[in-house]
Amino acid sequence: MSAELFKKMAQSIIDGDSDVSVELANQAVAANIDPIQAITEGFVVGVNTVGEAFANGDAFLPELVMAGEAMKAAVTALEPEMAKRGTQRKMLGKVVLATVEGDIHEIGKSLVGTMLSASGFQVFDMGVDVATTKIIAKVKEVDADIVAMSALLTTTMVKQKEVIDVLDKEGLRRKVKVMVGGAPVTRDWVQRIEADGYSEDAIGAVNVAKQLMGI
Ligand code: B1M
Repeated sequence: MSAELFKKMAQSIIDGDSDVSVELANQAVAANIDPIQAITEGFVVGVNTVGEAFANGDAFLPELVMAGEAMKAAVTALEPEMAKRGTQRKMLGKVVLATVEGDIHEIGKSLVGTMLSASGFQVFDMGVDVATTKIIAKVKEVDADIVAMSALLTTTMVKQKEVIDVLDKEGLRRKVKVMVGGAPVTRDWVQRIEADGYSEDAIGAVNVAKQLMGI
């Protein structure tokens, strides 16, 4: 039953059909399917298929854009359910979240934000393509505990390091923990830039954030 639904979810992303992806997301909620499972076993399978086809030259930018839109619409439809399932009520810490400068990929970043909020963190989601100076200003403004940065391009990963360097220069590095993620981010990169935490996915990101807060 769910397997069939997950297949349709993947196909809706491959087709770039937002109406269908939202309808399937709503069906999953009605059937009491875990929204994270719907995302990882359904929609993400589709977006990865399109991503691979794009990398191999078998799909073009408009297909990538439409797949992204359909994926975003589905995740947005699932967000209230994800928030509802988060049980923790105590505020665990303040997180400034952004996709780094030059990078407009937002789906994974937003998913991480939703999961952190649902788990009890106060999340200041600055959106995508956020300049280092703006991230630093927000950290100071809200007295953040954690800076969480997403990068989906090998060319923008360097901005994660830039933010760490500026935090260091401004004397904030000891006070503010840094966690990074995004498809091209590896453990080797995390060590090189001396970030405090890394996770491959949104669920793992919550565990990492809790560890960084000593919870
Ligand atoms: Co782009 N794109 N894209 N794209 N795109 C990739 C990333 C790419 C791998 C595709 C490919 O070639 N196979 C490739 C990057 C190659 C590289 O540098 N290594 C690529 C490219 C090249 C580009 C453009 C340059 C294409 C062009 O214009 N010629 C362009 C760049 C624009 C820019 O940013 N300046 C571009 C544009 C786009 C769209 C706008 C069309 C669209 C994004 C739409 C949107 O976000 N609103 C898009 C999409 C959809 C993709 C793919 C297909 C899917 C990304 C996605 O949403 N995945 C992607 C290929 C792929 O990854 N399979 C691709 C689903 C999402 C749930 O996963 O974002 O990985 P992800 O997030 C995960 C984890 O990574 C992790 O948790 C999330 C949930 O599990 N995570 C964190 C993420 N952030 C985290 C932070 C954390 C912890 C965990 O802590 C802080």
